Amino acid sequence: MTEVKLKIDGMTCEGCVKSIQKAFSHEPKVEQVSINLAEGTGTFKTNLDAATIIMMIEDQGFDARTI
Ligand code: 9UX
Repeated sequence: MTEVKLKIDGMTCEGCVKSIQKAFSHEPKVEQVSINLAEGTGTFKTNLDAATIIMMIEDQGFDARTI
């Protein structure tokens, strides 16, 4: 497991946070998701690479990039 930290743009309420968390809830290669709404960041404890995490976030309608 490594820690992937991303800047996530477009989150405006707790519902946005939930939709991102839900996208990872059935992904066993993502062990922990920590989203900071105020900061617009997300930290993922995962075996997936950053590009895959970014794609999964962008599928939910947000922009993400490595910090
Ligand atoms: Mo809140 Mo996010 O109503 O797309 S869920 S803004």
